[in-house]
Amino acid sequence: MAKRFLETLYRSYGQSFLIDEVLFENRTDHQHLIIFENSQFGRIMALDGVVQTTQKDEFVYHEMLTHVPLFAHGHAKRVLIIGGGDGGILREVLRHPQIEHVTMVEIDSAVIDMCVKYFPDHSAGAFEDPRVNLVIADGVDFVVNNQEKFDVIISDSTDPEGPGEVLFTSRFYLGCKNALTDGGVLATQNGVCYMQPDELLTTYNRFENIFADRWFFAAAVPTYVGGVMTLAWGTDNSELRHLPQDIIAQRYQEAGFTTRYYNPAIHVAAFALPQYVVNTL
Ligand code: AG3
Repeated sequence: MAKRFLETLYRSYGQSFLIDEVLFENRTDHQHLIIFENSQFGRIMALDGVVQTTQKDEFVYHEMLTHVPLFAHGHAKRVLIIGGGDGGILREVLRHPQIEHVTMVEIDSAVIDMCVKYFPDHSAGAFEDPRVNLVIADGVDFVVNNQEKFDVIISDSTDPEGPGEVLFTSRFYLGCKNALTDGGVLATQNGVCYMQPDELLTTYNRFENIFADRWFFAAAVPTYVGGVMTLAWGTDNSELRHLPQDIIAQRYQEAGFTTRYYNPAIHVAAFALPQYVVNTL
């Protein structure tokens, strides 16, 4: 029988993919890594049994987690990425012409190496960009000890189990806050709200007393199954989330690049959350 990959994120439910070919499978120093080929989504990368990225739908997540905070901020020059080993966020950040510096902190160099090899379009040469400082380290240690400031911090992590767990702690969020310039924005991967409601509430509670404005913005990523993914938003500048669409549209036009999921209308709409979510916050 044909081999399938069954995602093990949830105990009683999970998506499964037909594996056309396993391209790489190994235990890295930090987690189990598999890269395989599937006819619907192209190449797929999973860590510890959970789908992280696919060739076909990666644009949704990488565009939204990058362009919503960057266009809302409006003049970010320095960006910090935590995680993001496949390079998709880095690629999108570097498309913003005003970006002068990006530090990316990834704990698992094997993820970077294997994604450069098997997902070359994710990073699209971004690791060679002179604006990039790549650090192989624990993201929490980095933000807690670092002395530099960043205008936007993007946490592109796994779910809060295994190596990604520390990236959902108050210690991490506080470290990020201290590493942000005044009015800077933190945006984080925060799970699929219908499937992972605890994650939503825990992050919301942990952002209290750290950020004056805490909220989420939604993105519908086909392979993060179970409804929309809710990306967390924290900043002391409460205006950024409410900027009118024409201001975002002007910034988007000035940046001069095109996108496939993100646009100014989606940007504004992404902050509208379903009522069952609003009720839990
Ligand atoms: N990191 C987010 C994966 C989340 C999967 N979780 C889930 N389906 N609830 C992806 C890394 C892409 N650069």
